[in-house]
Amino acid sequence: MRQAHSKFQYTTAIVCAIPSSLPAEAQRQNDPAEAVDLEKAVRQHRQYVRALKNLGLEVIELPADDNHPDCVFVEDVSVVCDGVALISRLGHQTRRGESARMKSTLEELGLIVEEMKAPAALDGGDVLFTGKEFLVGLSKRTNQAGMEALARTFSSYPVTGISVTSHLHLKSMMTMGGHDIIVVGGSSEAQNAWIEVEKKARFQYEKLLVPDDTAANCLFVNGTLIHLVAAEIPDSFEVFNRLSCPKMELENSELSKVDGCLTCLSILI
Ligand code: CIR
Repeated sequence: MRQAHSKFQYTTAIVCAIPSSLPAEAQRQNDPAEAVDLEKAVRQHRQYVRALKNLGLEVIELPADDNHPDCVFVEDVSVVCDGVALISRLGHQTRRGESARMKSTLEELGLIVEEMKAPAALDGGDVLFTGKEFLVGLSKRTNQAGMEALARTFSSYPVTGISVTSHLHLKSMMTMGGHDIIVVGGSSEAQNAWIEVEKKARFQYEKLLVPDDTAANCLFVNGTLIHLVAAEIPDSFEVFNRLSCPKMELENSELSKVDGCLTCLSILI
């Protein structure tokens, strides 16, 4: 594997194809939710993979695993930083079987692989790496022991817990939008989480406010900001339009119905 040399510069991505069991069986916050159009979801996922390839990444595509309806959301399964991968113990019982295959995939890539043990629980969607420190959502999926396990594995970085009350994950409300820039959603929950970040984080960041919380989940990859298309974030699109950095837009209407956002579809290395 080629090595990337700076934060947010990646050479490799791991993704997983969408299983046919997803529309009926994936976990979702709002039940019943709008039906997922599987074919459309697959098309949108292909575009996602193409975007990463266009940014110069080698994309490792794992086959869909029908026994694990949420397997496409690979971000939750492992946190990778500086050549070390922590296999998380996923917060939802039905997803724990996703870890074994990811462990061998990461080992084959030559990463140092560590594994989180009970009672720790953590979803990668709660882990916001700013390049300087980790902010970890304490949520329905991620507990204090999970955050402490992450802090032990990545001991050279500060690790700070942020309360996540109604959203699935911390990154359902905020993600990196550039070096030292955090894109934050406009809901009161997202704003409260941001206030906590401002109080507790060891470093300072610029806030880029977007009205829609779904817009706050972006991917900052190799200098390009990937965000959702205007149709999915009508009130926030203009905010991205005003940025001068290279940008790409992607559709994610289908997987968002089962709480999947852009970051959760890849592990970036
Ligand atoms: C779940 O509830 O676990 C999946 N349906 C969605 C996971 C989304 N993951 C993420 O945003 N990191």
